[in-house]
Amino acid sequence: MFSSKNGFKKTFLKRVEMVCGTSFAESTERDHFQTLGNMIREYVSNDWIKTNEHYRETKGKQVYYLSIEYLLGKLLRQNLINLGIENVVQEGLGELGIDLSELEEFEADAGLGNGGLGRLAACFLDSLASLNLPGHGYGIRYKHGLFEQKIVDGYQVELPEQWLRSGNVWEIRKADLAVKIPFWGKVEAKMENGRLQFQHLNAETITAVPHDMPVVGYNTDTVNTLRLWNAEPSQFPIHHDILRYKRETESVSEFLYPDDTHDEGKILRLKQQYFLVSASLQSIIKSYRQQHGNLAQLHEYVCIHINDTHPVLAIPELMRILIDEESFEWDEAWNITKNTISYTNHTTLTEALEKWPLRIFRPLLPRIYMIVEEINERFCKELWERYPGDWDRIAKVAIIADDQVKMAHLAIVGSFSVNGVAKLHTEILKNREMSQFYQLFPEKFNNKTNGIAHRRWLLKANPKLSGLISETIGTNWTQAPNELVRLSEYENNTSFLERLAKIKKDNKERLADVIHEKTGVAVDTNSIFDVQVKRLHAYKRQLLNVLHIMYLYNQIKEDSSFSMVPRVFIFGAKASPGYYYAKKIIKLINTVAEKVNHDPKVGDRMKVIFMENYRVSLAEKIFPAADVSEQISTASKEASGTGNMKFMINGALTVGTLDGANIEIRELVGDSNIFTFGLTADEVLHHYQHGGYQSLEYYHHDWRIRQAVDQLVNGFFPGVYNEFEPIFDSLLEENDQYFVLKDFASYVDIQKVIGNTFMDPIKWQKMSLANIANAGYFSSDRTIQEYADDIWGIK
Ligand code: 26Q
Repeated sequence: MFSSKNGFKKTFLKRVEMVCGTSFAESTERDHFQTLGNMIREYVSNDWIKTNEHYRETKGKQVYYLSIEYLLGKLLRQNLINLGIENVVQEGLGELGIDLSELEEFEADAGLGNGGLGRLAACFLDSLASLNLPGHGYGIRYKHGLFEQKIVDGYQVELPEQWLRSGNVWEIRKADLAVKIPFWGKVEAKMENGRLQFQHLNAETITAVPHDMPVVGYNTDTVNTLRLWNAEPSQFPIHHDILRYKRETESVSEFLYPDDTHDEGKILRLKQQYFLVSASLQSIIKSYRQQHGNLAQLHEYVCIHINDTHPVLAIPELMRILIDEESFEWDEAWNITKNTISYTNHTTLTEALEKWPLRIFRPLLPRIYMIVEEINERFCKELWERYPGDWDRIAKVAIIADDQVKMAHLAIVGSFSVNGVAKLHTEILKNREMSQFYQLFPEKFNNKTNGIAHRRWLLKANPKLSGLISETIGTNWTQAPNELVRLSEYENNTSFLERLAKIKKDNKERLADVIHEKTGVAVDTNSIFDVQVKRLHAYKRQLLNVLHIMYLYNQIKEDSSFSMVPRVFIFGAKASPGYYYAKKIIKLINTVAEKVNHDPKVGDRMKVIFMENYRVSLAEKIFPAADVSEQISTASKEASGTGNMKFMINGALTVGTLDGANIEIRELVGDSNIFTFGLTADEVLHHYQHGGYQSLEYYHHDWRIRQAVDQLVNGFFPGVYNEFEPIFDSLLEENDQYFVLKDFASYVDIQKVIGNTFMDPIKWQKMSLANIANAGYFSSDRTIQEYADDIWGIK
C-alpha cells in the first residue's frame, strides 16, 4: 500500500470513500488525516503482530517502563519517517493536491506529561524500538493532557486540553484485556492450611481498559507497544449511587496532575498511581505466566522500570501478588521483587520528593499499606542489627516516618538499581541527598545521562539541517548518531559554514512567521534568537533572564552611547496552576515584553516574545531556530535538562551554569564552545550549609541590580500595582534562595561576550558546528543502550 506512489494514491482514494463515506471531491482535510492515519496503523499492524509473536516465541527478557507521564507530541510524520515512507506519502498526496504538513495540523499533540520526565519517556520508547529492544511502555490514558495555556492580559489562564476530541487514530482498544483494581475496603486475615491468608473485602473496584499504541522503530521491523489504561466503572449489579460511582471512577484517568510541588494531599493522584501499577502488573504477569509459568524466575525474564517514584507501588504490589496470590514466603518474594524493579530518580529538590500521609494511604490501599509496613519493619530491623543504637540513622532512612510513606526510600530499598540522570546529579544523590542509602547499598547506584530522540529533534524537526548533514557525511547518523563527529572535518570549510548559517536563517524566518502570526510582533531575523523554553520554576531562573533584559532596556533608555547586538528574547513556559510565584514570573515576562516591544527608542535592538502554550509541536519549530540556548538553573538544582541537548543538536550555543547535563555538554564541546557562568554546585551547596550570602549586599552594591529590582515595585510598570511585590520579596526579604542576584554580574558579562561573538559569523558558525558534531552522545539511543546493558540485561 506504500511501496509505490501510484499504489499509495489508488489505495488512499479508495479509503477516503470507505472510511469517510464521502466522495473524494467532497472530503475534508480531516477526512484525509483520518484516512492516512488508518492506513498507517493497518500497515504497521503486521509488524506489530510479528514483533509480539517473536517476543513470545523467543521468550527473551522483557522490559516494562512504567511512567505516569508520556509527552509524545504528534506521531504522524515520525511514524512515516520511521517506516521509510515519508516521501512516497508526501509526493503521492501532493499529486492529489493535499499538503502533508497541513494534514499534520489535524493531529492533536498527545501531551500526557508535564515536561522533561514525560518527554524522556517518549524519547526512550523511540530508541527502544529503533534498537530492536523488547521494551514497552505502560501509562495512563488521561482524557485531558497537560492544560492548554492562554495568556490573557499577561496572565496565564488554563483550559482543559482535549486531545481525544476527534479520537486517537493510533490506539486500539482492547476491551477483553481489561482488569480490575480494588480500592478502599478492609483486609481480613485468616489461617488456611497453616498459613496466614489475607483477603481484601468490600473493595470498590475500578476497571482498567488497555488502549494500545504501536511504537514504530526507525528503519526496522520492530513495533513495540505503549499500553495506556483507561479507568471505567466495573459492572456492578447494584450500586447505591451509580452516578457518583461512575463519575468517581472515570475521574481516575480524567486529568494528568500538573507538576505541582506546592499543592498537597491529592487522594486522586495516589489512586492514579496504584491504578497504573496494579493494571500494568496484572498484564505483565499474565503474559509472563503464559510463557514461563512459575513466578520464581520472574526477575530473569522481566524488568520493571519505574520512572521516578510515581509508580513505586509496583514494589508492594508485586509482593502482594507473590505472597497473597502465589503463596511465596516473604523472603523469596522479596528477593524476586528486589531483583525485578529498577528506579530512576529525576530530582533532588526536597519539595518534589513524594511523601504520602498515612491517613490517606492506609484506608485507600489497606493491603498495600500492610506490606509497606512490613517492608519498613524488616528494613529497620536490619539496620538496627548493623548499626545498633543508631536511631538517628534509622530515622533518616526509614520508609515510614512522621506519619508518612517516603516513596523514594521505598524505591531505593525495593529495587536493584537506582540511577541519576546526569553525572553531577548522580554524584549529588550519592554524596549528599541519598548518601545514607549510598552507604548501605553502594552497588545499586549508577548514572545514566539522559538523551533525546535525535530522529525527532533533528531529523524530523530540522529537515534542512538534516539534509545538509546527510549530503555531507551520508545518512548513517540517523542510526549511529556518533557519526555526527565526522562533521568536525568541515570546521574550516567556509562554504559549509555559510550553508549552516543560511539554514539557521531560514529556520529563524519560519519561526518569525509563527511569532508574527501568534503575537503580532515582527522580529528581525538578523538578531540573535535567544531562547528559554522549559517549565516555569524558581530554580530554572527565568527571573535572571528577565532582570538582564530589564538592565539592557534601562541602558538603551538612559545611555545614548550604549550599543548592543540586536536580540529577540523568546520564552515559552507553563506554570503549574497552583504555583503562585511561577505565575507572577509569567506576568512579569509579558509586562516587560509589552513595554519593550512598544518603545520606539528600542526599535529592532530588542524584542521580548512570550510564546503561548509551549508544547512538543511548538518546540519542534523553536529549537531549529535558536542561536542561544538558556540553561541557567541554580547550580545543583537541574537534574539533567534535555532541552539543552535539543538546542545543541540544532546548533544553538549554550549559555549555562555548571549544572545537570550542561557539564557534560561542556566536556564534549570544550570550554571554548560554550558560555558558562555563575556559582558552581559546590559553592551553592556550601552556601546552603554555611550561609554567607546576603542578597541585600548585592542589591546595595550593584546599581544595575538595584535599578531593575526597584522597578518591580516603584510604578515603573504602569497599572500593575503590587503585582511584583512577591518577586521583590523573594529576592530581598527571603534572601534570594536561588542566587539570582549573586549570579547576575557574571551573567551580564557572559551575555556581552555572546553578543561580541555573534558579530564574528564564521567564529559563531564554527562553534555551532562543534555543538552539532558532538551532540551524538546525547542521542537517547546511547542512553537506552546503557540501560539495556548495565541495568536491564536485555538484548
Ligand atoms: C510529585 C509529587 C506530587 C505531584 C507531582 C509530582 C511531580 C510530577 C512531575 C514531580 C516531578 C515531576 C516531573 C519532574 C521532571 O520532569 N523532572 C525532570 O526530569 C528530566 C528528565 O530526567 C530532567 O532532565 C530534568 O532536569 C528534571 O527536572
